[in-house]
Amino acid sequence: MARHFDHMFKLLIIGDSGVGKSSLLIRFSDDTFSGSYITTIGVDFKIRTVVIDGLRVKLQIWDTAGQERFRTITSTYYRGTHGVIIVYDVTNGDSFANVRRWLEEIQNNCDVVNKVLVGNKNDDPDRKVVITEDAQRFARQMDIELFETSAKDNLNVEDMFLSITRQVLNHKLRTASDEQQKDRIQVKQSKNKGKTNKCCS
Ligand SMILES: Nc1nc2c(ncn2[C@@H]2O[C@H](COP(=O)(O)OP(=O)(O)OP(=O)(O)O)[C@@H](O)[C@H]2O)c(=O)[nH]1
Ligand SMILES: [Mg+2]
Repeated sequence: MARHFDHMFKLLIIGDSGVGKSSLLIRFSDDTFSGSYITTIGVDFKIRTVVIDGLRVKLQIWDTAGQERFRTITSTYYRGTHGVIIVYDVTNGDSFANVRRWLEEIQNNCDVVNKVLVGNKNDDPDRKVVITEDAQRFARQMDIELFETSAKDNLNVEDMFLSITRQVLNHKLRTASDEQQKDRIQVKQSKNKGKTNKCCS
């Protein structure tokens, strides 16, 4: 039986318009795909629970609008975000070039460290213009894990979402154990302090 983890993680999907952000989310949450394009206006979110290493984690995944004119009050999207998924389209070079801009936006809006870079629409070799090696090099430079996915063919989508979740989870567990360690050190110090004081007085 999976143990309940008492945190809900908020993930945010960002990237240029049309790269497949909504399609990735719908593939992950409902396991469906539609070839027709309905641009996202504002934001939308879906919930899915996953189990990682026996821990049940509830994910609240926010899908943002890529189109500039629908991107109002951006900073509120970022509030409380644990992990960010930055998506480009492997058949669209501009969307890859713009990843730098999206990374800057993250930096300006939150101090989230958990990120993944996603090259979506990786299902037609004839249309692919962003080659894996270039994307991999860039991802390494930026210290981000890269996933090439296809929401259409259901390639790597689950792995990508699980990877960012694991990253957030590990970060949380590390922070929690650091806090515990700090508490322990403080208790020890205050105990020692008492002793020292007694000694010295
Ligand atoms: N071939 C292919 N097409 C895809 C894939 N993912 C999405 N698409 C198509 O690309 C178009 C845009 O997809 P969306 O998911 O709406 O893109 P978006 O990033 O949410 O766009 P905005 O909401 O405008 O920011 C749609 O026609 C999708 O069917 C994929 O993996 N492969
Ligand atoms: Mg969308």
